[in-house]
Amino acid sequence: MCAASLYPVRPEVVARSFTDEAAYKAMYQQSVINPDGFWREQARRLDWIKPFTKVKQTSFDDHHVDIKWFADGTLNASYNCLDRHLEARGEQVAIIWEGDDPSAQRLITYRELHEEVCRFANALRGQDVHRGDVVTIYMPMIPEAVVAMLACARIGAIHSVVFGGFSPDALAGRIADCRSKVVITADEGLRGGKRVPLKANVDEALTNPDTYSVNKVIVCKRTGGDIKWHSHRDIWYEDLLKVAGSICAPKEMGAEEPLFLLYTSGSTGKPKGVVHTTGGYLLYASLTHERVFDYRPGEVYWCTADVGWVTGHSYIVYGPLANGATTLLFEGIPSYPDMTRISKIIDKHGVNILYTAPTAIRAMMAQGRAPVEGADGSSLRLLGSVGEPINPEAWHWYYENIGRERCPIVDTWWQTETGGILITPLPGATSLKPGSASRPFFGVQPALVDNLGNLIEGAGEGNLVIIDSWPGQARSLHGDHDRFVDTYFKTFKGMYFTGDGARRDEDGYYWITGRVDDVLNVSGHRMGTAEIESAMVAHPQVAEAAVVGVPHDVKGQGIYVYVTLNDGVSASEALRQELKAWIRREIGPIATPDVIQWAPGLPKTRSGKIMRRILRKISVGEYDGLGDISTLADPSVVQSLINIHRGMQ
Ligand code: 6R9
Repeated sequence: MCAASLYPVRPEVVARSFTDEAAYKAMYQQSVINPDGFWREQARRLDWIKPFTKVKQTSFDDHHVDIKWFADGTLNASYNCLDRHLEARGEQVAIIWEGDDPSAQRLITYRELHEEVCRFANALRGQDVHRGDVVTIYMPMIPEAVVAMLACARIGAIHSVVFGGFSPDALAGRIADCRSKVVITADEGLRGGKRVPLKANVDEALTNPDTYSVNKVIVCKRTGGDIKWHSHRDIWYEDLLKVAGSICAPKEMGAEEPLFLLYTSGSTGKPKGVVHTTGGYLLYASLTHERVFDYRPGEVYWCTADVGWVTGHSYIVYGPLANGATTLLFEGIPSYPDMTRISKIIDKHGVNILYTAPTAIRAMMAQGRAPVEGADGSSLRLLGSVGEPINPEAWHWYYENIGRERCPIVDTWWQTETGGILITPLPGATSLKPGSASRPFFGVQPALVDNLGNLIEGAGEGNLVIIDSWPGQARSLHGDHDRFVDTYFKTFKGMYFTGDGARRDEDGYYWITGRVDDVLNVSGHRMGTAEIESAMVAHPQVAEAAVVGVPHDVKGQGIYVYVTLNDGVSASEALRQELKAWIRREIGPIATPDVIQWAPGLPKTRSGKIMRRILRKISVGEYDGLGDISTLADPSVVQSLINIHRGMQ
């Protein structure tokens, strides 16, 4: 590692940080040598109703995977995010809402948020939602989305937030899997000046007979646009609030009772409902938010994720609010009205901490300095990155242009299943290497193993596993604990397998190299290749499809689809466009293929397994070094795919 790419911690950053290098080392040691003692102490940051006596009770044994933290303690997440702050900071702004239209904004104090959550919690109870029931939230980035999440938490209902960019079909699948009783949505969303037909999507999803469990749809008025109304089922959010009482005692929840489900893509077609529970998750979100971002009271913190993803759950809602922070909620997109939007929001609201994704950084970088031209940016003190590996070029652009060579960048590696950040620099403790997520957070024991599961010592590269539990870890997959065990604990026995590959350098820094399974990362969003393939073959003219990721300047990875058409169907540009539109409709715009290549046949082994390795090479024009293709059922398909690819260039 050359010296030029090492950024030592600046003295002024050490001075204001919670954790310096010595503190990191000491706390990390303690956290792994004596996890019970360490987490017992840390858990004091939450308000418990009944204190726990047990701390860590976890087993990664693949015959008996069982993860429990603080199991006999009780608490309420919404109480921890709201009520306990009222005395000291009831009038402090909890949520700064910045609308899609730059002139739209709202400031909501902790007292106001608390009151609305209590009212809406009562309203949900009035709709017969109770402890353990699942509520699907399909909303734009408006404060009511946060209210809905916390209102569920208040009464012990389990929320399942579905990203507003998902299609009716994707929504229906997620509703059917968890059998939610109620869906909370808005008439329409607004993103980049365009309306998103959320209520119409819900209506369409609910025509699927598998969504029979839903008996109420609560609709928040965002745009006032025209929507269809089903009076036996639909209710206005605003009407419910008007009549609901403002006092709602928080339900006493066991630490291991579920707080939420969040569906994420895996390497098979069916999305996984990741289960997070109350105590360990909230503690982990809160502690990581404070330490990784060095959050101090009064600061303005902005995470640009959508609440439909785990980053929005942990670092827009639960972590910041548990810490009494001011969290900024942005409805729009970084490119609207133009690429200066992020800088403008930073200056307008005096943002101190910005947490965003490499894809957004690369989109700005593509315009040189223009996105920061005329901006002040002096409020910023810390930058964060999440969702995919950040390439050093983007890191430097971020550091120089947004951070003005003053703000450390925390490159945070984690997953939906991990609940919170696992590998990250701590601003006062860790020298930065652009492109490296660096070192583990307290209590986290990463390791690298080869494909046979042998531990790799020292510097090296391999599969990234975590060898023991941490409080924020997912406990199961909804309704399918066997799949949970199979997916995460069977590949390498006794260890949690992340699905990522990584390199560890001589300083012990981790460099995430990307997924080693059939999962793509498109603009920081996880997409299973199987999910796209099964949507594609659902088209009446498609016989077969195979999806691979290809390098993409802005999105990190683009989606490249090989399509075999049914006999007698002829390939045309019109059909290609139709198939792209089909995927948008089936899954959502984020899954839109970048390239569709016609394939008379796919390279398959004799046992029928598609050899994606070959498809990956052809899609980037690497026709040499395809390796041994003699095991293919029909090796001649390779040459025809190469010819077609050549013809497309
Ligand atoms: C939080 C989140 C998880 C996958 C993960 C990895 C990739 C996330 C990263 C990163 C390199 C980082 N990933 N952060 N890769 N550096 N800082 O994104 O959750 O949507 O579940 O995605 O994203 O491949 O396995 P999720």
